[in-house]
Amino acid sequence: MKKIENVVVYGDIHGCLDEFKALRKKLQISSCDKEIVVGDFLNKGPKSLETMQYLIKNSISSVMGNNEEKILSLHDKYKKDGKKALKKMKPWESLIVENINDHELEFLKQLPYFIKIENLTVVHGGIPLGVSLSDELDDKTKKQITLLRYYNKKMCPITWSDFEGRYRFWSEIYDGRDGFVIFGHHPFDEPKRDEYSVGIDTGCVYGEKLHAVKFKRKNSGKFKTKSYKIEYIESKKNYLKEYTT
Ligand SMILES: [Mn+2]
Repeated sequence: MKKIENVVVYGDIHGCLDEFKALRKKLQISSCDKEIVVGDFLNKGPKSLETMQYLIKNSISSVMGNNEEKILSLHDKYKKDGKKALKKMKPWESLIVENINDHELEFLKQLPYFIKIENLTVVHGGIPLGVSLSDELDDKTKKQITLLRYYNKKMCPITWSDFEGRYRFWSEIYDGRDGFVIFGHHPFDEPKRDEYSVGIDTGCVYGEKLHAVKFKRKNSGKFKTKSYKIEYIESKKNYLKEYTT
């Protein structure tokens, strides 16, 4: 295997496999590139299982996203309650749950909550205040890592339901203790660039864009984080709209 010269990280794919393939082509991916996905590569969009198969086939890594976790928990319900459980799911969820095979389930179960390479760290949502990443994360911290967006005035992470109370986005006060972080989960119009992080979910499944960032390795072995390449593909359409209209 060739030495890793670049790390390429992709935003939330949500089954938008055509856009993902086009983005890899645009980046002229080679065997010197280590490719990582920020999680949420499935659900909501058109080609969830095909995207997962494609990641496995091309040895592309991913961290765990809240949508991978959701599919695992829905699959548990399906195993327990059978067809009855399917009726309570969104149409795009039941399609995955009914058709996923054991090999794919194993792939989902083994996804890590973070991937660190030298001075780069990939997570799905963010790194909460007071948390430093280690291999022994409790379940509550794992959940926070996949779901983190904003803090309220008391600097507690907020959920979607109390979104009105949002005060600061987590990455604006992140101090770099776990290196330079690349994350997804919260869709921005353009990549959100802060001193020690970049957020690259730009809502491909909602008809917006799929982004990637590419980091070059320095002679020291670490990756350049002051300057990095940003590339994107326009989404073909708002895929979720197909289900709601
Ligand atoms: Mn997410």
